[in-house]
Amino acid sequence: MPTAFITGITGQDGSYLAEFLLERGYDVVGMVRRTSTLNFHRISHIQDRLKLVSGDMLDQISLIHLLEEHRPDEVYNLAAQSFVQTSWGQPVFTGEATALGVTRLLDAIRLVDPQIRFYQASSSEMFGKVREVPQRETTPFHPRSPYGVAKVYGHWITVNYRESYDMHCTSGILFNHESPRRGLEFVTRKITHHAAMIKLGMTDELRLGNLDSRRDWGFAGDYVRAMWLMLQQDIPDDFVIATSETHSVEEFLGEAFSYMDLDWKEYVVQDPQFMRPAEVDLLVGDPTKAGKKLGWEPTVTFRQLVRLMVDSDLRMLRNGETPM
Ligand code: NDP
Ligand code: GDR
Repeated sequence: MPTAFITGITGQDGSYLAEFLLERGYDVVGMVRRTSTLNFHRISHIQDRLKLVSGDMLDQISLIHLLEEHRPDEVYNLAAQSFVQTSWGQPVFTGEATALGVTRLLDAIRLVDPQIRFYQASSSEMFGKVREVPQRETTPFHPRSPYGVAKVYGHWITVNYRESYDMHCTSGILFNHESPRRGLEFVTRKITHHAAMIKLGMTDELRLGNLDSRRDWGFAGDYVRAMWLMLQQDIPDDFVIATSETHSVEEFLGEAFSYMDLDWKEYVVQDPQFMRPAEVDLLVGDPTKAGKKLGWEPTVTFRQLVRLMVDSDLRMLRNGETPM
């Protein structure tokens, strides 16, 4: 029975990846950081099948001890300060968790057992002010936020440990992926949650920033499958994971609100507080390499994604459930 160690298991991707690995017979060890209030809502349905252990990306000792104790075959590093907007307000913390945290974990693996396979959650935000369209593994990086800069560091230190120590280190350059478990502050979930609230008469306003930016949005469930496929390869490598379709925030709004028979223009207010000091205008990925080498392709279309998120928010609100 292989053992997987997941950092960031309480987040969107951590919860889907844990489900996916449990289905494949893995023992799953999830690292959680100490919080004054428990935040296990995304994993509560599988909590009795997981081993949850305490550690932090800022504390290397905790990482070494956990790897020594649990001796995983695969490590998935999903932990990060992952909200781009917050990275301007907390650039140093973002660097500690999202950039240096990767080195702490990689070096803990090198010390404990360099045979462990390592997955780094890299991001399309590294492409930032894009140098080519669509973006692929060879496209140069030009990050536009402290978060993007931190992810570039995380990407290159992963490549560096692969090249320096011959370790099985892989970087998955994932484009935006969403789900009913997406944090409420990210634009897709903010839109679907508000569309559902408006439909149910619980609010009549949605305040947003830039509606023109374009993203390549896929479904998180498809993307965690790609993470696992990457670690099953004999040779570690870097892979872009994307749908190869791009849509604007305005198109996402239109799709979500029209599904509810609503006109978004009656409810949306543009608010400068949600504008970013530097924006990433256009992202669209080319997942050809992942298709050829991993046999990976997305299964959920843009329209299906929007609708499954709206449906889930409607159901949660109607049932009085706490949003995930
Ligand atoms: P989330 O923000 O939902 O989850 C982030 C996770 O990291 C949470 O479990 C959080 O714990 C944990 N974490 C944060 N800081 C620390 C720390 N100091 N020590 C330990 N754990 C910490 O992100 P997603 O699930 O959406 O994304 C997963 C990873 O993939 C992230 O690295 C993100 O940057 C990256 N990524 C995401 C994409 C996306 O579209 N979702 C696209 C490309 C990359 P807590 O619950 O306690 O806050
Ligand atoms: P992103 O996701 O920055 O792409 O990072 P987010 O959903 O936050 O923003 C997408 C785009 O929407 C615009 N926008 C708004 N965004 C938010 N959050 N709130 C608003 O009110 C709003 N109005 C407009 C933004 O300006 C932006 O252009 C996500 C994260 O998951 C990262 O961790 C990950 O690496 C990348 O995706 C790929």
